[in-house]
Amino acid sequence: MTTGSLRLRKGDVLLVVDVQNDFLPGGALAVPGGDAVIPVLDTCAEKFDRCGLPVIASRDWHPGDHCSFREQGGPWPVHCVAGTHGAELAATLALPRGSALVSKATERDRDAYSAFQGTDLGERLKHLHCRRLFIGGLATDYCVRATALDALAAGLEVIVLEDAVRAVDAHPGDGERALAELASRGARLARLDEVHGG
Ligand code: VGL
Ligand code: ZN
Repeated sequence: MTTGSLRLRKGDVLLVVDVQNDFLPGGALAVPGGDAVIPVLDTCAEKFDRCGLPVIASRDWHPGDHCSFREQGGPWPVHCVAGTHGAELAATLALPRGSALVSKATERDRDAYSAFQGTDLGERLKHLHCRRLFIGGLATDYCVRATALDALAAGLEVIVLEDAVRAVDAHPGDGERALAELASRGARLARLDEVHGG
């Protein structure tokens, strides 16, 4: 793990991935310790907001008969059905006023782990002149991983906030492997205390 300082600057955007009730303890697809990301992301979002930098949240937003659900032959329990309590962003997630919201995997027959897939996130980031994308949220080994890989493929600098992510860890070590993979592809791993206002 490298330690250092990341001074926020123009072109930085914070992306908060899928911090939704169903991914929190007690939820339908609970990520162990998933609630621990909330205060970290709240503080980070506040730092971005103070610097006048944008914050975007994504949400998993499935139809009730989504192909990723077990009863449709998919790998997951029913989760994040559009309009339900489980699909709502965590109540204690304090996103700055004006934060954008991106819904993904909204079509029955297609799953999408990446917040870029089938959404206008790429366009939004271009419009914002984003150069560095800071990413935190759930889950490290699925949506955070896929989103960060797409961001790298789009030519963005990617900073994964390692104290603001948690993994499903269906196979022990999945989360750590995902972080190592992202680092090997050029993402920087950083902690909140390395992120400083401009
Ligand atoms: C996710 C599993 C299924 C995620 C979404 O947000 O990481 N994981 N759907
Ligand atoms: Zn899902």
